[in-house]
Amino acid sequence: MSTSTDRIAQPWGSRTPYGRHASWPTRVDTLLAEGVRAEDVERWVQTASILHSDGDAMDVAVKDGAMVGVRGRASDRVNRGRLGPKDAFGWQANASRDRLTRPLVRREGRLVESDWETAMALIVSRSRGLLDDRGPGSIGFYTSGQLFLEEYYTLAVLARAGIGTNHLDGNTRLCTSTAAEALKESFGCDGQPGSYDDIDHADVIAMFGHNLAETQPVQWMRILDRLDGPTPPRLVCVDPRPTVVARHATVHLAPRGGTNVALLNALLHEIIRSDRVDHGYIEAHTVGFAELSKTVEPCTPEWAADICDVPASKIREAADLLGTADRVLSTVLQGVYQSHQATGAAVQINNLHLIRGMLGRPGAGVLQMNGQPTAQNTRECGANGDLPGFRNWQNDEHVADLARVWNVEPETIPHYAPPTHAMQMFRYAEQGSIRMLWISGTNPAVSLPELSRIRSILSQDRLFVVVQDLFLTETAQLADVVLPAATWGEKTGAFTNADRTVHLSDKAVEPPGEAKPDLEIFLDYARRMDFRDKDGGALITWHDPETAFEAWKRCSAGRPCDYSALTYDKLRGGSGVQWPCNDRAPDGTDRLYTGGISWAHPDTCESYGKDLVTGASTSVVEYRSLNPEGRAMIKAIGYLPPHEWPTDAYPFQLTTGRTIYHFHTRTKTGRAPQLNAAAPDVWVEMSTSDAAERGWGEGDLVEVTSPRGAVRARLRVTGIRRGLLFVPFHYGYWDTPAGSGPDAATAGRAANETTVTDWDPVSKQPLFKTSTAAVTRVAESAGAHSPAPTTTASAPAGPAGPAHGVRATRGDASAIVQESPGTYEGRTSGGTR
Ligand SMILES: Nc1nc2c(c(=O)[nH]1)N[C@H]1C(S)=C(S)[C@@H](COP(=O)(O)OP(=O)(O)OC[C@H]3O[C@@H](n4cnc5c(=O)[nH]c(N)nc54)[C@H](O)[C@@H]3O)O[C@H]1N2
Ligand SMILES: Nc1nc2c(c(=O)[nH]1)N[C@H]1C(S)=C(S)[C@@H](COP(=O)(O)OP(=O)(O)OC[C@H]3O[C@@H](n4cnc5c(=O)[nH]c(N)nc54)[C@H](O)[C@@H]3O)O[C@H]1N2
Ligand SMILES: [Mo]
Repeated sequence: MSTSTDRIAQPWGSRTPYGRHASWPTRVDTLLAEGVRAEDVERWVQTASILHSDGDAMDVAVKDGAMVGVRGRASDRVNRGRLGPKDAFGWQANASRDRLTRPLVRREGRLVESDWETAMALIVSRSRGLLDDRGPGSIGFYTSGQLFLEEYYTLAVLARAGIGTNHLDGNTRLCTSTAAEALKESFGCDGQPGSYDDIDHADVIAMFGHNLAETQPVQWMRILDRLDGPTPPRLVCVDPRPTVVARHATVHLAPRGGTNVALLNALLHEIIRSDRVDHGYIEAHTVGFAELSKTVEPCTPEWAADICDVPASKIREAADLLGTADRVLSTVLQGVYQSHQATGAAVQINNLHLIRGMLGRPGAGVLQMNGQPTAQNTRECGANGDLPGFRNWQNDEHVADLARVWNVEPETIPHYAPPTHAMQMFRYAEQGSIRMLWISGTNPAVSLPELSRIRSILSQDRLFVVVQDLFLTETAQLADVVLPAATWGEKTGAFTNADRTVHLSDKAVEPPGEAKPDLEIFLDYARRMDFRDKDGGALITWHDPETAFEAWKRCSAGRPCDYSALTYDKLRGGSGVQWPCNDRAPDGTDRLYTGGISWAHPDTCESYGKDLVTGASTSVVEYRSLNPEGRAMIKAIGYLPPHEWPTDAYPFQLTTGRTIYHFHTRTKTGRAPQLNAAAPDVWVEMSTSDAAERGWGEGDLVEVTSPRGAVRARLRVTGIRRGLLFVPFHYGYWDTPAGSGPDAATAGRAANETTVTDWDPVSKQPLFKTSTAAVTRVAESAGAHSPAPTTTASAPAGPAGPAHGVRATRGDASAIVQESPGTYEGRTSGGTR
């Protein structure tokens, strides 16, 4: 059956219901540019989406050397043909007329067009000068979660062994460093235990601080399809906003911001009190259960109800569901990772699975989610504050092994301290010890906290800033050299999604002008710097994506993220493949820890762990005595109140996040007409009771102020919890008259004008979710509406719900063709579809 649906108005499209333990039916979503018919397409080129961590596989349609559409890949395990709105419309940004096509260099204060020879020569002479005068610690690299595996690996080798700096991190620090840390704390090593297929088998799915419906819409389609089929799962949602997930949940807990640990400790208390634990599993595979039982003993639902402002009865209800489920799947994301006690809370979700023995079986899994499409690779390749292949920087044998792979002396690879995290790199730049910062594939002038500070750091004269991007972003405008990058669709490479599925993305079209793939830029820099191994040979021996992939395979061999049996050929034609993929598992591995815990042994683990309160590193001696046999570690933590708490001057909590239609700082989605029209400008969400008390309403112009700065936006009154404000962080300044920052005319538009320079002590992830704020009304609406979408968590409150008299936001050409084998006459559950 083939239907055509407006996928801006109906982001999740139509249903293909299925039952528990059945396999998810295919539905192939296709979007072709206006006027293009299927028979006009000359080639379909295989890739996967890079606008979230889902990894939706798709083919790009090419005609006359240009992209003209996309189609989901029916054969892929991740999406079985489906596309989310960003997947379907986002590719149009590649052809934007304002793409960077030539390098730019700063001359007399202004960025002017230049050429590659001049730009690279400038970077090389600055690098050489700094290495001579100040040493490798004066150079830092801040990269992305959106490049390809081959690019991160090359960058990691050139930074760690070529330059020899410890200052290499990704924006994944803002994104998934807590996921990685929580896995290291519990399992001794990074690596996603679960699989998306667990959605097919679970009878309870719990989403913690994760707006899956908007941020991984295709996996949400899968959950909706199960909800419409026989034996639907029950959902638990922990989120202070009335997300679409919350509207479908059996139990929705909407805690005060920053109180996740209190809530989780109460859930654990209830599960342990009612003895719904798997003693056999605990005995065989874990250490630390007694300590956890002691810590959560006083954490009754009544105790947590006070702290979290959630009824005790609801906490009990959730604990009952989680405690009695036959197979639980949990997912965790930014409402935990960017909130107070981030790692502590994420680890309690691992504990829930460990004490219930809910791991390594279909439907029983935990997904400590990633956010960015290729964040997994930033982590694996060691471009994210870890050594490549999940090697342990504190273990000399791991460092020696890496030195062997790179043919360098172990001392060449800095390992005197943990690799520097991004927030610390910006601090070093502020203080003047980092003098060159090379930023690739990220836009910190919009995405880091406390933007006035970030702008001032990046504008310093003494700091040499290189920005490698597709567009003249807010960050690029502050650079000394801007390098035009080719992106997805214009270059070939592999990347790995949140459930370890590796996809290959083939080049479909030529990049614009002189733009070059990031890999070529890094290789060119390495060649010009003449980096050598210990025998005087070239440090970097590869020259294109496939040879880089082969080099990475050698580095990953024998490690948890083993790619050794993967090849580009194997990744072409069919489905993506989950690592580890090696001689023992040539077709990949659906779940980790099916036969116990594999990587936590003191000799093999990636990390000896940290204190969950202070973040202090555990020593190898402590680790060996705590966990000599390499079991899973059940680590407890008591609740502590958030650092910022409402006061008379700043009476609200302020949280920030996403909408389904935009990606981050909108460099791509703001240039896709349908997506931009769906959410064209910033807004503020406030609860009905807070708005009623003030006599404010939809569309009023308000100003949200924190101790750091202010944002001006139109009000949307929603079912968000009382006392909490929400501002999406997508809106910066590139499409305002001011360009790179707020001015009198535009006022603040970026949420991060208000957020605080503070991070989780364990994962060093910034706390974007727990600031405080005041709000004042600047003007009444005078008939204006807020630009917030009505189909999502930002839907207006009120009996009419999502429609409520607010104009539907949609573009002109937002119809997507959906083809599915047939409809299934299942039960129809209520709620927004
Ligand atoms: N449409 C879209 N999808 C995306 C992205 C995008 O920009 N747009 N980005 C991708 C990336 S990089 C990421 S990291 C993911 C992020 O995906 P998510 O984590 O799902 O998205 P967020 O909106 O950042 O935050 C999720 C929820 O956390 C809730 N929250 C806030 N504070 C707290 C708290 O203290 N406790 C709890 N329990 N919840 C809280 C918010 O109300 C919000 O609904 O999305 C990925 N997918
Ligand atoms: N207040 C608040 N702040 C947040 C968050 C939040 O929830 N609230 N979330 C945080 C999270 S989870 C994340 S992931 C970050 C995201 O923050 P950023 O990484 O800064 O956001 P993006 O807009 O994705 O920036 C990516 C940049 O890379 C460019 N780019 C895209 N593809 C390529 C490529 O192939 N090569 C090169 N060289 N460049 C490319 C894009 O044009 C864009 O400028 O924001 C963080 N900041
Ligand atoms: Mo992210």
